[in-house]
Amino acid sequence: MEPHAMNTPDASLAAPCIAQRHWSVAEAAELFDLPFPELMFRAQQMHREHFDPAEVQLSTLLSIKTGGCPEDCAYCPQSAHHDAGLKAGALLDLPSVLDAARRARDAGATRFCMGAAWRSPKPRQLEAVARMVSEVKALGLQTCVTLGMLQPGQAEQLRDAGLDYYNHNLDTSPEFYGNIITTRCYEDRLDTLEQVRSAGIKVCCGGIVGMGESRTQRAGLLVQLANLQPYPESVPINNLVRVAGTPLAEQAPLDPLEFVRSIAVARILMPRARVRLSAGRESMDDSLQALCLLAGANSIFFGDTLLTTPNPQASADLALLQRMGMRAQESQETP
Ligand code: SAM
Ligand code: DTB
Ligand code: SF4
Repeated sequence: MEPHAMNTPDASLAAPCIAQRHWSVAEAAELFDLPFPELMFRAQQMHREHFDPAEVQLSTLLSIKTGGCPEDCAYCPQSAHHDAGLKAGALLDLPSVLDAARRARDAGATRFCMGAAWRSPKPRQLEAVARMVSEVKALGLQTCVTLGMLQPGQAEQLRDAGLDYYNHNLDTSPEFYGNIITTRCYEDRLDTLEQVRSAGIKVCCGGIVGMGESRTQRAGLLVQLANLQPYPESVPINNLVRVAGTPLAEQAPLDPLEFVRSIAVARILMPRARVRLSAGRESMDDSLQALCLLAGANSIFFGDTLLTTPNPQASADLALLQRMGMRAQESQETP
C-alpha cells in the first residue's frame, strides 16, 4: 500500500475541492500493524513533507465553566453522573479569563482554548463566551472554544466574534461509542462539526485512546477523522486520564507504544493537521513524549492544568523541547 499516494502537497485544506484520500478502517489498521520502525519512518516522512519537524505549537486550556455537566461521558470528571469530587462552578468572569489568557501568551502559547462543561450553550451563555473570544483574540492569541453541541446560528455568532477554532471531539470509533456515552449520539457530534465547518471556523477534532477500545476501533476513530471533508486542521489525541470516581478510573493503561502508534497513524492519515499530543502527558516520561513528537505530534497543551486535571509544568515542557533541539512555534500563523 502507498499510504500517501493522493496526499500530494497540493491537496491543501484551503482547497477542499481537490480530492482528499478516503481511508478504510482496514487500511488504517494495516498501518497500526506495521513494524514500529516502519510506521515511525512513514510518519516522519509525512511530517517533514508538510511541517518543520523541530517546531511545536503550544495551546493553553482554561476551564471557563467547570463540572455539573448533564452528559454521561464515562471518562469525564465533569459529568454530573459521576462523583469525581469536583465542585461545579459558574461561568468565569471576563477579567479572570483575560488574566489567564495574558499569562498563557506571555508564557509562550499561541492559542488559548476555553472549555465549558455544557451539553450545549444557551443563548445568554453564548453571548458571554463570544465576548471572551473577541477580547482574547485582541490580545494576539488564536482562539478556540469547546462548549458542546451547537444550535443553528451559534457557530456563525462565534465566527463573528472572531473565533478561530471550535473543538468538538468524536472521542472514539462509532462501534465503541455506545460503551462510553449514551446521552448524545455520534450523529449529533458530526452535525455540530458540520455547523462549525459551514460557518468557516477551523475544526479541532480528535479523540481519546486507552478507554478499552480495540486496535481496530482506534483505527476506526482515526479514519472517521481523516474522512471528514476536509479533515480537521487540529487533531487532539488524548490518552485517557483515569480519574477516580469516573467509570473508567480502573481502566488498564494502554501500552505506551500503542499510544505512539496512534499518533503516527494520525500523522499519516492527516498529513497537514496539527496533531496534538493532548491529555495524558502527566503520566508519560520525557522519553515517551519525545517518541510522540518523533511520530508526528506537533502541538501540545501547555500549562500546568488541562481543564480539571494536572498537566506537566510549562518549564518542564520548554526544557524538553530545548533538550531535543526543538522550539515552540512563534508566529500566530495557522494551522
Ligand atoms: N463539554 C464539551 C464537550 O464534551 O464537547 C467540552 C469539554 S470536554 C471536557 C472536551 C474533551 O475533553 C472531550 O471530548 C474529551 O475528548 C476530553 N476529555 C475529557 N475528559 C478526559 C479524560 N479523563 N481523559 C482524556 N480526555 C478527556
Ligand atoms: C481535548 O481534546 N482535550 C482537552 C481539550 N480538548 C478541551 C481536554 C482534556 C481534558 C482532560 C481531563 C480534564 O482535565 O478534565
Ligand atoms: Fe460534559 Fe464534555 Fe465532560 Fe462529556 S466530556 S461530561 S459533555 S464536559
